[in-house]
Amino acid sequence: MAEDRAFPLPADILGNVASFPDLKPAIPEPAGGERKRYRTIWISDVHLGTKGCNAKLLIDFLDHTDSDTMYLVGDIIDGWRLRKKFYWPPEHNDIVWRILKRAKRGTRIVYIPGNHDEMIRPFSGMNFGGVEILRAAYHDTADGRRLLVLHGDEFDTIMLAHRWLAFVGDALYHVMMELNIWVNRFRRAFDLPYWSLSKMAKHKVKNAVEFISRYEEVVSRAAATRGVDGVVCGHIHTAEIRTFAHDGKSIEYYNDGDWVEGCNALVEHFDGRMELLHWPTEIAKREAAAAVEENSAGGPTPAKVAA
Ligand SMILES: [Mn+2]
Repeated sequence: MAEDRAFPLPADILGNVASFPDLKPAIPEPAGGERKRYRTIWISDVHLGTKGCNAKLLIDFLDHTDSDTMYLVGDIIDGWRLRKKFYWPPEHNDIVWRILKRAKRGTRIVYIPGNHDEMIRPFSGMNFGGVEILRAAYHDTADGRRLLVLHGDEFDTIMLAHRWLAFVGDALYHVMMELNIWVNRFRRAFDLPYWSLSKMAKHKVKNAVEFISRYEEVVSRAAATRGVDGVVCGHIHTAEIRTFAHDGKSIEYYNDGDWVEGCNALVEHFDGRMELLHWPTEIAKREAAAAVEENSAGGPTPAKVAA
């Protein structure tokens, strides 16, 4: 049954734009919550429509931040997976709702579809409820640098031989470690010697590290030939800020990570300074600060008096 279900884009999901803001989110926005403001936010590889998407963490991120411009750098919706098995919990609608709400509040939203949401690419140049769809974009930072923004699957043909290795480093590695325990439990039951899956996995991980490094090299070199100062991409689910030198020119490579494993966002502060956020760490910081505030509410703490 689920197999037969037609892919719901754009009629159903983008159709929500028409009924917005009558829709109500399943998880309401916190009332009067303070938002950290940035000049620009980049997120990618959200993979809405899959169980892997950390929707609740992303909702928390969207509820605690704001920006003049927000780039959705591809693989926001996982059309490949949705086509196979329809999976769309209320939190995934909440993310669409929050992004549309941002656009309505005045944030410029630029959506650059990736390979998993390539079905949106034909809509490049169009605007849905304040969301501009573009194939790639140039972003000018506050400190006068020009960055090329693209998803990054454009380099898959070059990387073809190593493509699948990108994901071995995280997800598959953990699956293999888990599997290793079960395999050896089984082998022990049949008096077979211990067999190490981890030895093979470690070899693959080394290849994954090489793959990532090569990918960053290839993407930054492509940016250099376009005469920009840097590049922002996603695609390989590996957040990074790295400086490359190509033909004597310095090129900044920014990868905004993903919301499956890393839960990262790339942000530009109002002075042009760039920062990678790891949202679980940001939540921990926020909760620690709230705990301190709660403690000091009863009276001044020695630390506060000293300050
Ligand atoms: Mn991708």
